[in-house]
Amino acid sequence: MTASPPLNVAMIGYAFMGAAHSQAWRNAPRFFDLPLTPIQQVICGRNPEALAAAAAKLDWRDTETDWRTAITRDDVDLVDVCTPGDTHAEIAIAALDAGKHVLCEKPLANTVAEAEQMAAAAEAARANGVLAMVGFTYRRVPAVQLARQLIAEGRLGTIRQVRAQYLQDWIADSSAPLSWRLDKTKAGSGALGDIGAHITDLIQFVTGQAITGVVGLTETFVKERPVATEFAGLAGTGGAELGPVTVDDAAIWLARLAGGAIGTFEATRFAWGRKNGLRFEINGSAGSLAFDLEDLNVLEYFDAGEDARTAGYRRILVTEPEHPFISAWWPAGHGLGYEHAFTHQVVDLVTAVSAGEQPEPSFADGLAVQRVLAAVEESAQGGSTWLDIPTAG
Ligand code: SOE
Repeated sequence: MTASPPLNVAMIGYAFMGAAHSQAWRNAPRFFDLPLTPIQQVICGRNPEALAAAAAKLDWRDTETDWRTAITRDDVDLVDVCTPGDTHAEIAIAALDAGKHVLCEKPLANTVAEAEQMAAAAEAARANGVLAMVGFTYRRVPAVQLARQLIAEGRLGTIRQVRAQYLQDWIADSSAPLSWRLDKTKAGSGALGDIGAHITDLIQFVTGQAITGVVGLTETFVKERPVATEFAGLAGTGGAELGPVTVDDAAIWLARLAGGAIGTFEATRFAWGRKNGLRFEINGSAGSLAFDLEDLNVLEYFDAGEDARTAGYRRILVTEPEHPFISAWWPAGHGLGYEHAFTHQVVDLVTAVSAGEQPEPSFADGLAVQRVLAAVEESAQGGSTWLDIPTAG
């Protein structure tokens, strides 16, 4: 079989997300028939030694220490932005202006103003056939896609209530060191933007309904932490020097959805024992659905129309060829993990780019999430009063 035409990728950043994205770029054409073949052309970072090591480990052909050079190279078609949030707007807009397609990690930006500029740049670029996508990767977990399908088919009836949680514990220990994720200038916000962004996007995606209003509450439990002497992924060591935590440790909000449902949301990195507990439960007039990322091959479904004597939550193993994305992987029943959703994201992005179609989630979707996050923060700071979300556009 001959390979499809190349899609040359430049990736900016090479830490946790850079590694996850590299694996996806590498695996997507190995498991899926793609209309374009991603080429890991160039990886970009500031430290030449660390960059060379990352390029070798993550399988990139070339390196650049200046992102401006990387994004304007003739041998680059698409720029993958895997840097902290404070640089997303500048890099993504410059890449779009240079005529490159863009995949940008979540949250889209650190502020609504930046996200608005990015969405406007993406809209303008689209007129020239240049496309942009934001990496809300969990949309591509097969069980999440199945949840959306079942809701769209009306299997839950009218959605009445949603409850969504994203629970982690990697900074529950107050001696865990400061990293960029705890610095407002770099991350924009704390649990709210880092993981609250995911549940905001997922609930809007799965239900097909926009969040139209929120009342929020945020808290920073540990106000100072040891400054990190080394840090990789989500762990590191701290020295004697202390520095301020400038973001929320936990965020809780109530929400109204466009279709009349109400919701509760919780994002925290202080839930000891919960490692990557992204959960949602959705109650409709005809049934319920429940999902937990810590058990990501399963979707629970309750059909209220069943005989009451035998009705109960059905544990669906989303591991069958009939389920989204599964047939490209292992034989039925063998299951997928965290990293597969990144590969599915590449598959859908490459397919959309090849067809000249808008990949989803778009920068406009990223802006919609940003507006919710900003309203939660504003509500929390203003004493937790209800605030309207302006509609996108
Ligand atoms: C850390 O909280 C983190 O890596 C997030 O930044 C990711 O978006 C999430 O997928 C897993 O947790």
